[in-house]
Amino acid sequence: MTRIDGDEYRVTPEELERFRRDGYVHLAGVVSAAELADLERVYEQFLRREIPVPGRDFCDMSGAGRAPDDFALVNIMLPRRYHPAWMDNVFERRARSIAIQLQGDGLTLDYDQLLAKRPRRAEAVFAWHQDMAYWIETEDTRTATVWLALDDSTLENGCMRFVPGSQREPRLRPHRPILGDRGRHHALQTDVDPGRDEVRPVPIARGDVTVHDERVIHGSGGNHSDGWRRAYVVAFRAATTVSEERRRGFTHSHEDAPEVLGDVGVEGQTRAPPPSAD
Ligand SMILES: O=C(O)CCC(=O)C(=O)O
Repeated sequence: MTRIDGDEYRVTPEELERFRRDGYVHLAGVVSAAELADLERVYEQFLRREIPVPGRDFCDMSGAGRAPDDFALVNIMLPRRYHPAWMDNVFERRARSIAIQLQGDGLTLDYDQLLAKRPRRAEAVFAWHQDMAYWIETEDTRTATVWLALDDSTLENGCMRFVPGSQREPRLRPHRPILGDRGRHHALQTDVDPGRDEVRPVPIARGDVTVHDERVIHGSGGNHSDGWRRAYVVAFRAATTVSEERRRGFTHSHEDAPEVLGDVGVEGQTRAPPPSAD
């Protein structure tokens, strides 16, 4: 089957079923080698800081890095805000078609993000979390977060790992800031019990994506390889939710005012899911 037709990527019924069952799905061959080369040029400009990204929108999500040149897990928030020429690029367009097939109509791009693990950095760990724990409450929580591998993403370099089915738990698990204080560091973590929770690492090839929803528990391990592990993420959410977020001053920038975050990510936060549409 030809998967790609211009801006469209065709998701099979089996893949849709897996997304619903597991909270995530792996889709192969979403962006071609030639298309990746164009994206990669800009990506590298971001990593070399030739495209300026202010304040905490250039940070280390592992909490381990001391200075930008030393960041273990480089996180660049909202690259399309800082490089508007990237808006509507081929990855965004194809990711949009995937998001609509997985989560239905009425979605719009909410935010984008680059996540690059420096070579040989065991501490480049993205802590276990549910994305909803980072976000303000809104009525329609539907989300498709499309995570594109710019390098083969492997067990060795810290590929994504998921707790399949955890999106169906009745409440979010409690989250806490990784460095104890949200003012000090943005990242949150929750607990995964390897004895009780199934942990499924998902190695994928360059040009493939994983797509996950807003409630599945996920994270990633350190980079033990000699190369970078680079990912480009775009998240699509309900247009009504995105309007509500912006109205309340929530833009997914780490520079958003602390009061906008309200009770997001505080210890013991265990919001229930919205009522099922079924
Ligand atoms: O890139 C990673 O390791 C984690 C990404 C992630 O948590 C996300 O895209 O929601």
